[in-house]
Amino acid sequence: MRALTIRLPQVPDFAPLDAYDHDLLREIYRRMVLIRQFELKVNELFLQGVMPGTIHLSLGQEASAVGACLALEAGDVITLTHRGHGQALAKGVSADSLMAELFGKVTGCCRGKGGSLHVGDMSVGALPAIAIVGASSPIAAGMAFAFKRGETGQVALNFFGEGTANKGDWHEALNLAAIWKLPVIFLCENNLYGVSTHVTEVMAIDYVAERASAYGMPGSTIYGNDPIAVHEAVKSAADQARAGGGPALIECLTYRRGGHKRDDPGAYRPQEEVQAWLRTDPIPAYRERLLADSRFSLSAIEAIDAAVASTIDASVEFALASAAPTTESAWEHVYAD
Ligand SMILES: Cc1ncc(C[n+]2csc(CCOP(=O)(O)OP(=O)(O)O)c2C)c(N)n1
Repeated sequence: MRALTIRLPQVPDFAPLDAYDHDLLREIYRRMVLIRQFELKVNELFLQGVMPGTIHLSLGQEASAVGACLALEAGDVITLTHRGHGQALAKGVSADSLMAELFGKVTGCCRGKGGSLHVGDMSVGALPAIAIVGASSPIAAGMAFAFKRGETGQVALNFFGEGTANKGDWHEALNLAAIWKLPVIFLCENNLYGVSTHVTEVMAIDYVAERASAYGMPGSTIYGNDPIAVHEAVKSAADQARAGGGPALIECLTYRRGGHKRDDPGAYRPQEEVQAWLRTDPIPAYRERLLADSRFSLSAIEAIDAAVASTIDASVEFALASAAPTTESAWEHVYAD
């Protein structure tokens, strides 16, 4: 058995922001803060015993979800993971419908029948999550196959964790996507742990992206706490996929700030590793970069924080005031149309 090797963050020099559009930079910040505040509120509601179910938070992983989704076109589709609140919000699922879903209400994005593990909304291109690890990769490849056959010009993006990359269905999906040159991006959020298992204990190579060459597709490993780096990588992979160049594998190195799920304090993680990664929180780092850009003032950034806080408060009120699904509705939407 391989031993755990501590892996500390390697923070690169950040690119200056002046080449980027003001509205894009602003939206990247707003969506990262939206995810952060949404999940902090969800955690608080759980601790108060107000919210049912279980949750897997993505606190600390906001940059990869937002950088990736904002690099896609509105008509492109993502598949979400069991840790999918951030991916959903990043693709445009509303905070109201996501919060209502977590409360099991009929106004939720899956009519209250999915809960935290199965969030999504196809009207914004977010396929409701499948909690079976690995199952969404062949589905993303299948959607990309349909896009290619229909010549729709759309791209599918498959979010998954590094633990998932050791499953057979994941490998099959990459192989099919490569031989058929499907317009799909496999985006790994490598947060170092599959539940309590460190990546270095279960992979004999250093990085997931090294596997790309075995399938004949480009692979890259990037610092996933920089939303701009993620945006660049996904934009270029999407352009290539749309032009018929086939799939790509992008590995975003990141870290979850908490445990695997809400009842996990994450005590298996070495403190040296935890503390080093906690210091690389993507949101304060990006906020500092915005403040160094003359187009952004402190008051403008604080106004975004305040507007997001109101959105989150309103989403809780909306969810609490919404009705539960009726018993009869259990028979609805069992089969796809
Ligand atoms: C087929 C399958 N096996 C096991 C599980 C239980 N499980 C849920 S999440 C998880 C770890 C997944 O790790 P990773 O892919 O790295 O994603 P992360 O949780 O780190 O975001 C496991 C084993 C599952 N949901 N599905």
